[in-house]
Amino acid sequence: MRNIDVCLSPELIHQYELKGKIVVVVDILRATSCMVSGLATGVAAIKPLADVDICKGLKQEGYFTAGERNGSKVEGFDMGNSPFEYMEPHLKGQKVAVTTTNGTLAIEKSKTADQIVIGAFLNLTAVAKYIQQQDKDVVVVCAAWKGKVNLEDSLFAGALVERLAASHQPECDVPRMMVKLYQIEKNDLFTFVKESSHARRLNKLDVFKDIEFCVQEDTFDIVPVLRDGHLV
Ligand code: 3SL
Repeated sequence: MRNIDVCLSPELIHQYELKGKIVVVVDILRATSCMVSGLATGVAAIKPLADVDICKGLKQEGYFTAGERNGSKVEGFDMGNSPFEYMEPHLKGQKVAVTTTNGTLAIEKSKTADQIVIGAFLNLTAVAKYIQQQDKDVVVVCAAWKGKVNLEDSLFAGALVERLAASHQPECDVPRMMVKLYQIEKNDLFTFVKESSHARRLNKLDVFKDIEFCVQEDTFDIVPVLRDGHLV
């Protein structure tokens, strides 16, 4: 049996040993849902970056630039942070450089891990199967919101703990807590998540359909892995 642990916010990441482990980074609303959607529908590679200016500079190297700050598209970027933008046909075979408020920061902070993979409800079962093939301990790193724990990423952590019950035991109490939460709410994630603080924040930006899309389970059968700075 291997272990699974859950880091509910990048602010807590110093409490976790990531070396030798697989980290699953999750930002349901919306960064990792976007990454999964884009790569599943033909984007060739995604470069996650914490810094807006570095991301902007990659336009000159042929990347499409994507991302948000506080939910809104960054001025001068090609696209914002909606999964529907990532699934546009013109992105097939293209590279995207992305920076977001929390999601790409969580990736940056997880870099001591052996491997970083990208999780979302959209690829939940694919991630679980991938992990079962690796025989390694796992830490789910929730992107949260500016350091504050959020509902949707925590729920995903619970979902993954449940999917891995046969191969990975909870290391501390957080995975146990989150799996209970997921089990209570899993039959109608949308109703629960639409009341979350970030869903309310996003509603002001009129992206309700993004939320509906991002809470669907197993729409895609891919597992983005970070290799040489790119998710592929
Ligand atoms: O913080 C992030 O990484 C984003 O996913 C936030 S938003 O959903 O695009 O507002």
